[in-house]
Amino acid sequence: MLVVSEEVREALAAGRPVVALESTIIAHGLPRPRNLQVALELEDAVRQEGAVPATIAVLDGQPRVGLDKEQLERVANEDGIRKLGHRDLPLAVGAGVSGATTVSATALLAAQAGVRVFATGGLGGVHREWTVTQDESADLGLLARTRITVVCAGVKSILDVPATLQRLETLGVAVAGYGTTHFPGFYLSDSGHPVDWTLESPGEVAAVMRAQDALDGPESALIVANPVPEAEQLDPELHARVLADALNACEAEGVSGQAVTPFLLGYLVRHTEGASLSANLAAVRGNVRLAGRIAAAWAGA
Ligand code: PSU
Ligand code: MN
Repeated sequence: MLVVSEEVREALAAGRPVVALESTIIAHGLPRPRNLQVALELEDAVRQEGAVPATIAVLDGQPRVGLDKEQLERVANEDGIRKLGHRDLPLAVGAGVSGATTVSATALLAAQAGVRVFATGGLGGVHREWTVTQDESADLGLLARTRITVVCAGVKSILDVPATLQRLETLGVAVAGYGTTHFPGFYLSDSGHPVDWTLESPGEVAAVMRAQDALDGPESALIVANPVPEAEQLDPELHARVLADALNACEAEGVSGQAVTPFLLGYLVRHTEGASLSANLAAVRGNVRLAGRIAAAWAGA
């Protein structure tokens, strides 16, 4: 069912490092035409670290691990590309449609293909109006039962960050800061919330991954929370102000369900003159590079 590209298949068979990349950020998280440039740039960054990129999406009902340039172009530019969480995968396959995969769908397909390391921007999580909307990203539940290492800049700051950290604890998902004692804040280097564990090198991350397997507990993920460099973060004051406006606009316009995250991210881009976009890209770039180095350490290169 899963179509794994030849390059990714060969790398996996030879035990060479591979990094999975999600496609929702390309199709629904970034504006055109910048999104295609970014998709190509991220794949390049993985290669510079000596790993093979495996961008994941569903095209014409086929889940694919590893896209060629033409397929990346479709994800970036085609109208009607759906947003697919893991629950949407059988629906998209059954209907024969195309869609970009969120963290949950990407992690599931990557793990099935045998890719252990995955890089993204920020995870989904518990939304601020959770007591009313019950909106918690399917990312969290899926990561509780999928053996994968996700390198991210924390969870999106549009969320309720402490509630999300609590849910990750309840669900039994391992979380470590990379070179930091604080959980990163996606656009911001520091969310203000501490983490219990800090890892300092790709080798240390790989050792934790080996320990996860050796301990043979529930097949859960490892979250490596890698902060955006302080020089590249969004100005915290601007962030707080525009985010408050974005949350109000979201409520006033009655946006709900899958549309909430793209709406909020888009609002921030438009109302920060692109500064949130720069910070988002800086975060993703750093994560992709680190994921390449972790994949190399994991492969024993
Ligand atoms: N990180 C980004 N941009 C994004 C996302 C993450 O920098 O667009 C996407 C991811 O695919 C994540 C999804 O899984 O948003 C979460 O959406 P929801 O809150 O609807 O689960
Ligand atoms: Mn949601």
